[in-house]
Amino acid sequence: MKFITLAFVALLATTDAQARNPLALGQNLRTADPSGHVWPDGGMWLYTSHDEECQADFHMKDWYAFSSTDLVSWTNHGAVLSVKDLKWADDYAWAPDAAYKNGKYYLVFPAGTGVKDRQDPKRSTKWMGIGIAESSSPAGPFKDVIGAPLWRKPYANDPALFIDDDGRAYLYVHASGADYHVVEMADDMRSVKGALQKMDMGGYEPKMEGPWVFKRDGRYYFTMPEDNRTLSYYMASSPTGPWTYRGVFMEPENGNNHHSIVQYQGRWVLFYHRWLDVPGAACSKKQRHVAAEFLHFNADGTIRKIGRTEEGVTGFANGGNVNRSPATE
Ligand code: FUB
Repeated sequence: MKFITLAFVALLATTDAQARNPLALGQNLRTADPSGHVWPDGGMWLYTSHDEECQADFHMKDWYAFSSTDLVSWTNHGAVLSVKDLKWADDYAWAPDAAYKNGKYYLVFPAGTGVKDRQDPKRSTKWMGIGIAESSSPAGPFKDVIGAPLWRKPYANDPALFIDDDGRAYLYVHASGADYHVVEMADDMRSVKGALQKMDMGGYEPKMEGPWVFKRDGRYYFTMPEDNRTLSYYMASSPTGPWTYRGVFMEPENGNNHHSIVQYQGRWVLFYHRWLDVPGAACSKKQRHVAAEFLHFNADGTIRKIGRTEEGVTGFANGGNVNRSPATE
């Protein structure tokens, strides 16, 4: 146990090319809910939520951006949007996503107000909605030009934006009574086209949050933390389904998980977060840290199950791939 503790201190103290999992995003910085994107500058960009030290009930205030070209050394661009910048929310800066369209960068984010009453849920005043902010730079700052959430009802969080090859943008969310729904964004990305539409999930709809959608070799993938922590997925031939459940690709560890999947320079990468002890921190609880692994696909497009590694994507720059198996690509 003592050895593990010392090893973890060493990992957090490492900030250069020796960095492993969790990613070296900044000392004493708690990050979660990573959304990975490759932008026209050729860099790998990560948008994350930002945990307050020892926070309770996920009271979170801002979103961060990071960039890298080797997945090991990361530039911290700081907070790119804060709930202080919003007219309609003052809390719950939860899992964001980002997109590039019309020559602009978009940060789609959940935020809210009120408090959750755990003793008497009927007295809860907590509400969350989805906003979208714009910037001419991937490093922000992002501006909430609409000045309002995309809708008031249903209560929603964990947005994921997928832009298909034809330029159409689809928004997926975790929402009250509207999980496994999708809505298309207007071309200017400032409103949604109509109501959320229920997707056909092939009859399997477990409790979930944090959806993510990507396309590979003409196939669409809808991935999610099932039960908030087990990463599993569906496949389809369209971004709106019908979807076929294909199983689990990462087992749960010790808390919620939130992920994104992106191809960078020919390699598929899973970004996710882990709940880890932070020796020496004022907080004795496990806290969240963003990590990454290589992801592999079988010839039929199914995703191979992976574990959490210490090496993560450290070998990216020299072509190393600690998770590679002969049967995968
Ligand atoms: O970070 C706050 C919430 O925890 C996210 O929105 C969920 O996906 C979970 O990771």
